[in-house]
Amino acid sequence: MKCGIIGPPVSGKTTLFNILTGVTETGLIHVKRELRRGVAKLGDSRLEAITRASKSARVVPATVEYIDIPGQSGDRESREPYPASYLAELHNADMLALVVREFRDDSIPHPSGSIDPGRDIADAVLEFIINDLAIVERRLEKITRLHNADFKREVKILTHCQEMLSDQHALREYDFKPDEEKILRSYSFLSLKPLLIVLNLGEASVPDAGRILDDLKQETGLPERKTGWAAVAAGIESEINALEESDRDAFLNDLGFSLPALDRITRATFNLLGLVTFFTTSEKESRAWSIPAGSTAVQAAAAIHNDLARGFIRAEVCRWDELVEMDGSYGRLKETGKLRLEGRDYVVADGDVLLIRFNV
Ligand SMILES: Nc1nc2c(ncn2[C@@H]2O[C@H](COP(=O)(O)OP(=O)(O)OP(=O)(O)O)[C@@H](O)[C@H]2O)c(=O)[nH]1
Ligand SMILES: [Mg+2]
Repeated sequence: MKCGIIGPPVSGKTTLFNILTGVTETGLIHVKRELRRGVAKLGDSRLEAITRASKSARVVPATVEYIDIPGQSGDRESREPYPASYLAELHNADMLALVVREFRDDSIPHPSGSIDPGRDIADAVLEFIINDLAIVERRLEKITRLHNADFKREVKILTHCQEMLSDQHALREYDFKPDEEKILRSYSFLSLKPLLIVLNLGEASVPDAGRILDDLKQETGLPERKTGWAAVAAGIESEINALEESDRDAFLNDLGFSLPALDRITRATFNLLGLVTFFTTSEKESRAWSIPAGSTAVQAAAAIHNDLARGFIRAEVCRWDELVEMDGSYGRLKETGKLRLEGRDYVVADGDVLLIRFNV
């Protein structure tokens, strides 16, 4: 899973990236102006319990890859906050996290001259629409000229996209059919990607985070489809992150958040993308996997390795807490009737532990 972090200059993108990917040496960070990639390891207390029960030698958490693209603050004269070279970096992202700024700090002026997260969101959303429209029109021009029957379907669907985009509607607003999605996927349209809006709050605003987000939803009028919302206070949260782990909770609670930023962003991401987690476990390794809700056992197998899907025989399934209760013993799970044998069409539930039997 890849997530592109975007937003206007000095909105706190890199600060958030550092929190999510666990970089804590704050002094170094802002000097670097190149694109950065990093991996967030998703904490999961269920995985920890499974690992202990199975006495696994290794634990592998689920991960999200984040791409942090520097804002264009060095290039403000061009008045082009999202140049094509910047947007091109986002094309292979599965989702976008748009970081907009609510915090006020006169020593860090906003390039647009004022703090206005609603405006920043509208600007970015429009920018993606314009970018997609240009792609659609270039492609339409090309394939319409070819008079080739194979392109009929594509012309039809791209014409539909062109109409939506021309009316300033993001493509994510429309419920495309799976086969249409498949055609559209190759274009990697930005306005089709799930969008998580991350509001970067000043410290004093955290207790009001819920209300401020609600107001912003109202103001921007963004449709709910494929759109999620989260609040952080990146500046202070990155300082909290640099503390000893045992001290962090108290500071976070004082600030007004009950969970660390990584957990909040992860939850918002799973909700937005409709993901669930399943586990695999052995003495060698316990591991968490994230897959789309509604995935079947054979699709879960494919997430692990194609061979497992190809030679799929059955899945042996239990709940994570049942496995922990039995101290990781499959023998006892079987004896107590807690181990289920499921076929390829079994719909995997969040928290399932899967053992895939296969033969290739
Ligand atoms: N007061 C305050 N300052 C913040 C907060 N988040 C980030 N900053 C500061 O704002 C400045 C810009 O933060 P970055 O994280 O580098 O912002 P960015 O969006 O990555 O900036 P560019 O990559 O240049 O576009 C830094 O000096 C941060 O320390 C915040 O929540 N509150
Ligand atoms: Mg940055």
